[in-house]
Amino acid sequence: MQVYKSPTCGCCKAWVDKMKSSGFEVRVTDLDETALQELKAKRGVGDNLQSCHTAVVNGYVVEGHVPAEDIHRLLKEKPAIVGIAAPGMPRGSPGMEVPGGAKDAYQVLTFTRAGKTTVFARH
Ligand SMILES: [Cu+2]
Repeated sequence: MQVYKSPTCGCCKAWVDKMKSSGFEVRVTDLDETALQELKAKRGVGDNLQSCHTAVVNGYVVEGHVPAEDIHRLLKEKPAIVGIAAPGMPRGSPGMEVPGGAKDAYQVLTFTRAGKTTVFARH
């Protein structure tokens, strides 16, 4: 897995650590905000899908704080999509744990080149 992130974002680093402990081999590249936005645009990550970091794994884009279980499922099912995204920064998602354990309900969405989204998982 290749992860692109801002050098200053702590929650991205926390997510990377989760991926490592879930068995992914992770390479991290720090990008400035402009380069990161360009990468998201190039990879088809629309404004409505964006989070802080963007990962690429086996050709799929994984945007934001997506749980490892969803990525394992994605790689197993191999759907014809560009990738999956957990838009924004939901509290309680991997890497976004908060003191006291508060948790937002959030969805992981699939997306296509044409910008079509469907719900992949609910958390
Ligand atoms: Cu982050």
